Parts: sequence; C-alpha cells; structure tokens
Amino acid sequence: MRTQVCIIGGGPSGLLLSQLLDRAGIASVVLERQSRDYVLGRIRAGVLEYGTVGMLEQAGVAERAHAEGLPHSGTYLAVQNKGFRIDFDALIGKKVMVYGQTEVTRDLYAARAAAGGTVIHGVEGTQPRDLDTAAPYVTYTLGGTEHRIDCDFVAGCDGFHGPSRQAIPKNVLTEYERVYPFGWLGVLSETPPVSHELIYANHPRGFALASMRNANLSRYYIQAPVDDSLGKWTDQAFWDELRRRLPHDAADALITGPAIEKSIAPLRSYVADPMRWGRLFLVGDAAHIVPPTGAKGLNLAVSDVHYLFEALKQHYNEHDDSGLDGYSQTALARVWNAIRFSWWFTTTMHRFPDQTPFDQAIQDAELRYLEGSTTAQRGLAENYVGLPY
Ligand code: RFL
Ligand code: PHB
Repeated sequence: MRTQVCIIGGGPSGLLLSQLLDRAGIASVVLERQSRDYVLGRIRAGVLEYGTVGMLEQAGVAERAHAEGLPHSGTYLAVQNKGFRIDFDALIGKKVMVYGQTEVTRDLYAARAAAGGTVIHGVEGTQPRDLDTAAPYVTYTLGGTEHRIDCDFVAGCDGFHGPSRQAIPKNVLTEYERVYPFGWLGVLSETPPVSHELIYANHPRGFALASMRNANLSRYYIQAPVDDSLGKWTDQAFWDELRRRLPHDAADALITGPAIEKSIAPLRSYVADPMRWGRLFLVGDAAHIVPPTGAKGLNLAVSDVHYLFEALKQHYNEHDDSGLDGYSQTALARVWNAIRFSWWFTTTMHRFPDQTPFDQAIQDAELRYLEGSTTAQRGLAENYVGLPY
C-alpha cells in the first residue's frame, strides 16, 4: 500500500491529524495496535483549552463538543479545606471546556468513518523504516500477515510506549525526565459533580481533585502511593479520603456511588528533543509527558498536530519545507511552557515524601500569594486556559 502520511497510533493526535489532512486533500493511513473499543475505554483527559476546541472546529468535529461540553470560566483551588476561586474569564477573558477525551476520540472515529478514512486496528510489530531516506515505509503484521506501507512521511502519534521515538538513534536524542514520587488514584462515578467547577485541593494528607464529565458523571482523584494496590482502595476508603481533603462545604455536599472505573496513574514530566528525525515527526505523548495537574497532555498533543498539519500543507501545496524543518523547534517551545507550568502546579499542590519544613513553608507562601494576588492568578489563568499557538 502507498499513502502520503503514514500515521502510527489511533489516539486523539493520530485521528485528528488524519482528519485534518483528509480535509486538505492529503492522504493518510492510521495504524492502531488496539481495537476501537479499547481506545474508547481509556478514561483520560477532561479539560480542553479553547485552542483545542478551535482545532476540533477546523477538523469539522466540534458539533457535539459545543452541544454537550461544559464551558468553565474559572476553577477553585483549596488549601487545608478552604477554597478560593480563580476567575479565568475576569482575569484574562478566556474559558476552558470540560469535554472528555473519550468523547473527542469517539467524534474523531465517527468523522474518519464518515469520510471513508483508513484506520487499521489490531496491527502488531509496527516498525517505521528508512526514515533518513526520501522513501520511508512502515511494516506491521495483521492477523499473522506481513504488510508494508510506503509513504512520504511518518507521523509518530503512538503515545509514550510506541515504537516511533525508539526509531530515533540514541546519539541524536536528548531526553529530559522527572518522575514524581506519587501517583493519582482516579475514580469515575455516575453521580452529580460536587461542584460546578473543578476543585484542586492542597491538603496535609495529599492532593485531591474534583472534576467531571457531565451533569451525572463525576471524576475524582486523590494523590496516593503509585504502588498502592487497588484492592486496598475500596469505594468507601476512596470517598472517605476524598472527603477529608476537599473544602468542608464540598465534602458535606459530596454525593457518592459505586466507582465505575478506578485506576492509579504515575506522574512524570518527559521531553524528547528533537521531535523530528529525517521523515519521522513525533506528535503528542510519543514526544512528551506532563503530570495531569495542569490538564495539558491532550492539549499539547493537539498543538503539535496544529504545527505538523500546517507544515505538511506548506510542503504539499507550496513546495515549502520551512515548516517541516522548524517543526521540532516550534513545537518544543510550546511544550516547554506546558512542562514548566505542569511541574509548577504539581509541585505547589502535592505533598512530597521528602518535603522539609522549609519546602512546606514555601508551598504555603506560594498558595497565600496566589489567593491574595490577582497578578499571580493571571499567570495561572493564562497557562491553564492555554498559551497561544
Ligand atoms: P495516546 O492517547 O496514548 O494514543 C497513542 C495511540 O497509539 C497506539 N499505539 C500504537 N499503534 C500502533 N502500533 C504501535 N506499536 C502502537 N503503540 C501504541 C496506542 O494504542 C494509542 O491508541 O497519545 P496521543 O494521541 O498523543 O494523546 C495524548 C493524550 O492521550 C494524553 O496526553 C492525555 O490523556 C493526558 N491527560 C490529560 N490531558 C489533558 O490535556 N487534560 C487532562 O485533563 C488530562 N488528564 C491525562 C489526564 C492522562 C491521564 N492518564 C491516565 C495518563 C488524566 C489522566 C489520569
Ligand atoms: C479530568 O477530569 O480527568 C482531569 C481534569 C483536570 C486535570 C486532570 C484531569 O488537571
């Protein structure tokens, strides 16, 4: 088979890139290791920057997000069970939208199917090859049969554990990493959200987050040791711990129910530089990971898609490769802003096992400064709603 852009990975970044390319008359094939149901079963991001919503509009897949998504003009931070609000709209005139990654992915799958796009599920042993030549190709097996796709470019949209980044020679790649000494225990429950906006809570027992998907679907997280067994966290133990960490008024109002999903996610910051090698372009989690505190992972994947899509259009329509040549530098500049913000917000909101009294006093001062200063709040708001592309 031959195509123009071979996309490895059918998560949000691969599907969005494929959808945008199709609308620009550029052919692509998406290779996905998992089944569609498996991809849609992963509960992940919940908060979209408005730049992300704009990209969904450009791709013609924003209709349901606009109808069912929840625009949020602010968020609450809490310290020791007492909350204060950061008003994004008043501070910088922008909002975010609460609309789950699962729904974004569902909309993208529907759009690809409606346009007759090729998304091949269940591929194994995917391997991008000859990336430093003018004729790259990707091999994989499907149902025991070997296949090969010849292409002009390979987009590595295959997440943190995919084969694309591994294809870049070690002596070319610089990796930056911080692993945080805790995880997030997340629960999804069919209960009304405790608050109409998100609550990020700093508490002596550890961080907690109250989020949501819709009027009857809540998403909650608590900081927990990453190696804790899920068996230890009965629903009752989770709700009790969450209640201890939320602001008192929210804890009193919390409606609990059975967890329909429960998992522990590790927290990590990671950047691979460069994001381009020869004819391979890394996109999203394949190139970088942020801890979820800043709600940036999916949004960064979408801004990478934006830069790569514009660069590919320039290549095919104007025979101009400056966008492709500058892709890594342009994308990484925005990535590092989000890496810094996510690191700062994570460090400010969590309890670290080795936190000294000095560290604790600095954290307390940081949060008091945020509570009392609209200038400090503006910085948080600007980063949270998303820096411009
Ligand atoms: P994905 O979603 O990991 O998709 C990669 C796809 O590649 C496939 N794949 C392969 N396909 C073919 N051949 C192979 N050899 C392959 N190897 C892998 C995989 O099966 C998969 O389908 O990466 P992508 O598209 O770059 O998207 C990134 C986002 O998924 C991620 O950044 C966010 O989910 C992060 N994230 C959040 N981001 C936000 O912007 N806002 C949030 O509120 C937010 N909350 C979160 C999050 C991530 C979390 N977890 C569990 C990691 C909350 C959590 C708990
Ligand atoms: C979520 O709803 O899953 C969510 C929201 C905000 C975050 C992280 C995750 O910062």
